[in-house]
Amino acid sequence: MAQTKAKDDEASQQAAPQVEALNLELAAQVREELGDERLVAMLRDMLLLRRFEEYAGRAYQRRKIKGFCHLYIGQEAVGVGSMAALTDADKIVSHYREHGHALARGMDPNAVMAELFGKATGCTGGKGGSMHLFDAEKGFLGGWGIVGGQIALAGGVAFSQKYRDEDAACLCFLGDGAVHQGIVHETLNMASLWDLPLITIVENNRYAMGTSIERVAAVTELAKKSEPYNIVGETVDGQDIFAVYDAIKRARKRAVEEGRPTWLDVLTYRYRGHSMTDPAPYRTKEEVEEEQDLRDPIARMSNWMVSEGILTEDKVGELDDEVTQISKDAMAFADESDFPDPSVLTEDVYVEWPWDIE
Ligand SMILES: Cc1ncc(C[n+]2csc(CCOP(=O)(O)OP(=O)(O)O)c2C)c(N)n1
Repeated sequence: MAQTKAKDDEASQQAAPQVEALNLELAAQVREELGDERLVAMLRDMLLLRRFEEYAGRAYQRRKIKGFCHLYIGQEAVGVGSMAALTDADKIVSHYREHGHALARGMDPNAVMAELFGKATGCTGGKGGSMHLFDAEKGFLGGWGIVGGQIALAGGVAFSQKYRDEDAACLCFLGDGAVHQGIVHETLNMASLWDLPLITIVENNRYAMGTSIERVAAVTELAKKSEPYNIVGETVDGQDIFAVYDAIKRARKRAVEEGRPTWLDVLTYRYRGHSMTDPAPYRTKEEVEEEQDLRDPIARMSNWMVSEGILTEDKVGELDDEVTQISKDAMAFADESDFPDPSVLTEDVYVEWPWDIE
């Protein structure tokens, strides 16, 4: 009997998926540098991003959020790891999957959720919605809906940072689907020629809508794309928060001290479909489960932290409860807020209204 139980235990142990370890050397190095309190805050932020979006997803299903809604779930280590390596002076230009970047940069969850609901209390007064979160004070210069177009803006921001001799860099997020857009290559060329402090992160989640990277890229090692422009390119494990932090920190140093751009191919995975209306028939359930079971960025970080004695399982549960409450409060705040008055429709536009057509 005892032998059978031992065998059963062995079998169940074998069946239980083993979450992959982080790069331990790097984790120890970042711990030494940032201290345990910062690491706990980073884990908390990843939990916040996930819970917030789970609530946003439910709100979308209840038709509280309309239009487009692209969730970041699964990619949290990229947003939180990169923001941790920036200073307040740096600027961020993002793509349309940017809820996570906005929260990781410290934007108010209430203002973000209210924006998703299209309410006047949202960060752009309810006129931008999910794809256009913005907070000038936080240096968060917005999400962008045209695939790849944001890199030209980011290049312009980096140009102004150089022109004004600022001690700052501009971080631009792109999806893998943007990599073959002409504007990306034009901007990389100019950023290199003009020595701009531009850091580009390709959030390579392997799919552009339903099209896999293998079907669109003749060269799938995207880090190589920077070679013709004489820009440093690196491949980064995007499910390891410390690997992301370290790569951005080095890129920032390169940007500010040498004025040189960096291009990062950050390997990550989105658990949900492209948008809320995409059931993702183009990939298998097994593929998604494997990513969730083996490489979930939150599980990888919290497992390591618990094994190092930085926090206990109970403390992880408390952090989770705290951010769940913040997300619920944000939902209530958004729900109770008013829609913008139609009279504000013509405010914040770059033309006089009614414009002179003569
Ligand atoms: C210039 C342009 N072409 C097409 C679209 C339609 N579109 C929206 S998202 C998307 C796929 C983008 O995929 P990727 O950049 O890999 O980001 P992901 O959704 O995987 O995060 C496309 C083709 C667009 N918004 N802009």
